[in-house]
Amino acid sequence: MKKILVTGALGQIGSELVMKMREIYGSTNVIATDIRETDCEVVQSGPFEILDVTEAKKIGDIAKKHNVDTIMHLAALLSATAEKNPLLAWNINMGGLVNALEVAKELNTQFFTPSSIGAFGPNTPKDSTPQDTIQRPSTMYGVNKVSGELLCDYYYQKFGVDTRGVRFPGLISYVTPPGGGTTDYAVEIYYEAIKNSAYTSYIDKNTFMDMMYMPDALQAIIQLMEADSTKLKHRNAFNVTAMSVDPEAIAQEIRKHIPDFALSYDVDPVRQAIAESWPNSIDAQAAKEEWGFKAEFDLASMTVDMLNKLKVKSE
Ligand code: AKB
Repeated sequence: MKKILVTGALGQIGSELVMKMREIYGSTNVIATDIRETDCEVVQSGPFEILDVTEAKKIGDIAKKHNVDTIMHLAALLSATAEKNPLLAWNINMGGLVNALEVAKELNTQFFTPSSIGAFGPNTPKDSTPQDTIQRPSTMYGVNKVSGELLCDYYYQKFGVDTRGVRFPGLISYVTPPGGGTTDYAVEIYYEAIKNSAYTSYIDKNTFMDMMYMPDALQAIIQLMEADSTKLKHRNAFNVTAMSVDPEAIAQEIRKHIPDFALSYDVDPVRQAIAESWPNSIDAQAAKEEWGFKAEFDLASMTVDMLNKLKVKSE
């Protein structure tokens, strides 16, 4: 049975990934860590430790204490927050990553960390962005993500650490809201649809970005970590996506269930510029071929599920 350490476990991905992995691998085999502790399911349902990923020794101490064989390194600042405080983003995103990789090297663990569509930049091909292409991002987050992909490749090639990763699009979930991302609008729009039948988008119309529903994102992580290592040519990191949408496309889908839903715009220049530097749609063929990636949810089925779940939550 695996013994897994998760950093950033109370974040948007972590809070759901920990619960799913505890179902699969057993509660005591998934050690959740985060810089803060809250009174939530992740903390209550299994081992939890406070961990600041910039403290290298502490990561090693916790990994050794629990005898882990897998590290899922999720702790990071998202794109909009990183753009507001680039040096802090460098220190947390890169410092945390190299610290976690060093522990993986020392303890010979498997290693996962997410990259992002943010690893692409303004001169990357915008449509059906290939797996292997130009990556010259114009944001600190993107610089961190490209560097992270290369660093993970390096630890695999140089030290034999079994590093794996995906380039996530915007992730949509009704459980834990994201914080400080450029794609967060695509989550907020559903919350506001239920609450107020209206949403004001900080991302402009006709700005297309890739998105994926959280259950597909969790499935992708688990599938990639379980995949036969010899079949993986692109370890760090695989393009994965389920849909390419703009605010209007989501609004139209919401209106099928909430006919009076109103969408207006108050564009935030910072997040709009980030969005415009990212692809419209990415190509996930390599992930499909090398480890069988498949997204179950499209915009229509995701919208039904999001609205139903949020309605129940608000009652
Ligand atoms: C963000 O918007 O920063 C993230 C991402 C696409 O990496 N959701």
